[in-house]
Amino acid sequence: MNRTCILIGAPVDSGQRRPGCLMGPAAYRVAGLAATLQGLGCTVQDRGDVAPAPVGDVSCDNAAVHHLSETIGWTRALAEAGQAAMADGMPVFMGGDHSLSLGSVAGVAAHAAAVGRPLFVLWLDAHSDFHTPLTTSSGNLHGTPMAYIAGRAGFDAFPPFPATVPESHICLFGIRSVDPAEGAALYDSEITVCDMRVLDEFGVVVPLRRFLDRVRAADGLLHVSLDVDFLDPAIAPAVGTTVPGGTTFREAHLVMELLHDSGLVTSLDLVELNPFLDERARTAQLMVDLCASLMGRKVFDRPTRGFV
Ligand code: HAR
Ligand code: MN
Ligand code: MN
Ligand code: MN
Repeated sequence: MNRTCILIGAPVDSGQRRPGCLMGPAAYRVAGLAATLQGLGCTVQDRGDVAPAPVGDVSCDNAAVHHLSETIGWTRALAEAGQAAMADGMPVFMGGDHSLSLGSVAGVAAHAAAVGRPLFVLWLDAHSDFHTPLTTSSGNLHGTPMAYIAGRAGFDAFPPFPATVPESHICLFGIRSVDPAEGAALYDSEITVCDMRVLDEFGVVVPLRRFLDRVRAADGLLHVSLDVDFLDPAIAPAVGTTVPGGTTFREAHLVMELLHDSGLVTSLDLVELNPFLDERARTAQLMVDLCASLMGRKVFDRPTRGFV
């Protein structure tokens, strides 16, 4: 595939309490992400690791929230790096915990607004990450980016989100862990929720195609946020927040293959990999292989379909 992929290291560890996600970008580099994408015909630029912008002391009304200013610093820096990268190719944010998406999607949204195209977001995750800093009881800000992107109130300490993504442009896919406050807010929203029950019943193909049809009809940009815990913990143990009942190896690859065929994906987050929890790098390798499927790796190419 002839595309320019821009790797952006986001060693963010401030959005949760278990150290290790900061080793994610190094693990993706060691696992050969750049060479894998080059092997598929992509031009790859690795821009190195981003550092958080300096932010003074800030506070919020919820005492449970921790590492607030550090997370705001990451949000600023990653939004800037993301917006710049969108002008040059397809940014691939190598995380880092999921709080990095506060910044990555902000940068992508700023770019979308500047070029006058609607932005859509596909959230591949066990969690809805729909808390605000005021509703989270864990205080872990990796549980909040979806609310920031959708324009929920409660993010006063953060930079204003550049262009709120309409709820009808958001699809949560694979979720199976939603806190009561998130569930109540989601219930009142227009966000498309393809939880694991939906995927069990209909498979991944039909719900995903439906969402992709909407992106295509609107000539939208599509940001994909891939959380390691989207995958079943049996195949992807290197994550701090395992939830049983996740997607299988083939379901996850099929999602990536359909995304590739759609030609719609314009930016990607790889989040929540904690290499310290991995087993012989199998999770890091699986994430790299999923990226390969997204960028066009196939078993073999053929001129016609083998199934009629
Ligand atoms: N909802 C829980 C909380 O807010 C768990 C959030 C976990 N989020 C991630 N990313 N691991 O999806 O604490
Ligand atoms: Mn810390
Ligand atoms: Mn997440
Ligand atoms: Mn998750």
